[in-house]
Amino acid sequence: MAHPVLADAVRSAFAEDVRLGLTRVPQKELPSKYLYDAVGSALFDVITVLPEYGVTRAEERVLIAHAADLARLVPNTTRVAELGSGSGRKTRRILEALTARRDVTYCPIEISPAALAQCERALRDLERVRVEGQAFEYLDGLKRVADARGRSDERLLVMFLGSTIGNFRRLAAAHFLRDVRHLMRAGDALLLGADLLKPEPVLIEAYDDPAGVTAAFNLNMLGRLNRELGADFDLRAFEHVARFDPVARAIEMHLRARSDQTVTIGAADLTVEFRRGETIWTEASHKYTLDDIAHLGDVAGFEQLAQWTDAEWPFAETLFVA
Ligand code: AVJ
Repeated sequence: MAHPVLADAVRSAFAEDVRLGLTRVPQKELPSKYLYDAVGSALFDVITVLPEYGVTRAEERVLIAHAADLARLVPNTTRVAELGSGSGRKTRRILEALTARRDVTYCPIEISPAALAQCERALRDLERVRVEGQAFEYLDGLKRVADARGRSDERLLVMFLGSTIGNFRRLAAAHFLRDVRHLMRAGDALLLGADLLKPEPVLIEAYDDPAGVTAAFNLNMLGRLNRELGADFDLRAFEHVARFDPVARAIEMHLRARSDQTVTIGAADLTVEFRRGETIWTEASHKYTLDDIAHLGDVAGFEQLAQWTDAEWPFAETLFVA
């Protein structure tokens, strides 16, 4: 983060979120967005190539098969906003299909400047694409991108890929998409990637892989608290747990204390007691049915234009229009 005042604000928001989360009763929690520092993002990239985690490859197959169909359905798109910058691999497919018709401005919205820079590098060679990264929270960034159109009749395509929607609780997901809809104009489109419900054992393997990459990804959250907030977590004193909540239809990741212990988090001005077996909840990944997706679009004020699914690993890419 280049700007020191901004960096301080971001750090104290982080400290405040940690303070609120770790003092929560009865369930301690840490927001899943903090899983993605440089180490966490690199570990997530490894997760996407694990045989047990089919989500990312399923979405890429769908986009390879249907990017041209998508481009045909939104032929006037001149501006693409992506919520989260991803690795650029999936985005490339879509941008290539769209630019077969016209030049586009691609605006990844991503709070991490490092991830933005990486995304810009990954897509630099696309000749008919202008990349304008936005280092903001999703809705702030989207507002800027949408407003940048002024009075012109530019058509916007918003992309929310990778089943990141799954990290929201059901009601919050609907509210979020409704907020997104309100920043769009009639005729703009939304492409939403959502992982579909599948048998519990398959989900457990995907979120607790035998090589332990997801465990490292989860434990790194504590490492990040040590590095950035002066905490003294002993990472070996916690273990990764993935469990399925059949009511929420969500896989949850937790970090379970292996023993009674006390941890201090300097920058959050906080000392926390853990009982052996107690957990910190770090992420929920909600799984969707096709009916859930239809309902979600409805509630948020969208009309469903098309939907493509992967047969090998159930995953749905849905195109909505505002
Ligand atoms: C990037 C949020 C879609 O929930 O499946 C992968 C993150 N967590 N393994 C997901 C994740 C554990 C992933 N998302």
